[in-house]
Amino acid sequence: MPIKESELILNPDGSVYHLNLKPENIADTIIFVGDQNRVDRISKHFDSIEFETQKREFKTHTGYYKGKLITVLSTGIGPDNIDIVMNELDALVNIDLDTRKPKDNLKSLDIIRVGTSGSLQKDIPVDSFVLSQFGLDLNGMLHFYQIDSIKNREIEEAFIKQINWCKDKATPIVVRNSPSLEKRLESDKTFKGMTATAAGFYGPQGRVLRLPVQNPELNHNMDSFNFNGFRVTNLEMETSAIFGLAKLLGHHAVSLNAIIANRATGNFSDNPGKAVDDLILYTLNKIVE
Ligand code: R1P
Repeated sequence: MPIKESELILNPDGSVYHLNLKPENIADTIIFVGDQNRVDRISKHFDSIEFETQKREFKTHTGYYKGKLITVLSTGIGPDNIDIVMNELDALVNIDLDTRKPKDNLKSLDIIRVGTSGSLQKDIPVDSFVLSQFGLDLNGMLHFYQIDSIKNREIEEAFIKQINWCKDKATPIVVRNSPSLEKRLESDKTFKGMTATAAGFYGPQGRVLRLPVQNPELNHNMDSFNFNGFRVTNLEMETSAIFGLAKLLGHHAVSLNAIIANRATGNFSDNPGKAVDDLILYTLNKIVE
C-alpha cells in the first residue's frame, strides 16, 4: 500500500515537506548542526557548493570537501525537530517518492552531529570536544516508537535507581552510537561518554531562573553516575534522538559537541565561536581521513 499523502507530505516540486529536499540533493554523509548559521561556517570550507536550500530552521548545503560529497543540514533545537529531520532524510533514501512505497534495498546514511553542549564533569573543560558513545534520552520522544530493540536496559535501570528518577517524567532510554563511526571520529582530542539529551534548555537541564525545578539535585546526581566506567559527560538537546532514530531506521550516527559551558564549575567559554570552528575543522578532516 502506498503511504498516504497526509502521512508523507511532499511539496509541489516533489521535495519532502519540511526539509525542502529531493533525493538527488543529499550526500551519503550528512553533518547535523543545530544553528542554521553554522551551515555556512561549515560549507565555507567546501571546495564547491552544489546545492543549497532552506525552509524554516532547516537549512541545507551539499558540496565537496577535499573531493568528498558532504551534506550539512541544520536541525534547529530539540528532539522534536530531530524526529522531522530523521524521518524525512530516511524517506529521501529509503522510500520511492513516486510510488510512495518503501524500497527493497535500504540505504544507510552516515550522520555526524556537530553541536554545542554543557559539560557535567569538572575535568571536561570548556572548549574541549565530547564524542558521545551513548545518548541518554531524558526527553521522551523515542517512546512513541517501538524501541525494545535499541534499549540498553542494564544502564537504564542503574540510572533510574541511582538518580531516583521521578516516574511522572518519561522513562530514560540509553542508545548506542555507531561504533564504526566512533572509531573514525575519535582521537586523543575527544572526551567520550554518555550524552544526556533534555527536552528543554532551562528546567529540563536544571537551570533555575524564576521557576523551581522538580529535582534540584538532578545534574549533580547525573555527574556522579557511573556504569562500568561510562559517565554522563554532557547535556544537550539532540543526540539521543539522533542515535535512537538512526538505529531504528538503519543509519549510522555519532555526535560531537564543543563544550561551551561547564555546568559543574559554572564556567562559560571566552570564545565559543572558536570552539565550534575548531570542532568543525576537526570533524571535516576526520571525515576525509
Ligand atoms: C541550545 O542552545 C541548543 O544548543 C545546543 C543544544 O543541543 C540546543 O540545540 O546545540 P546546538 O548548538 O547544536 O543547537
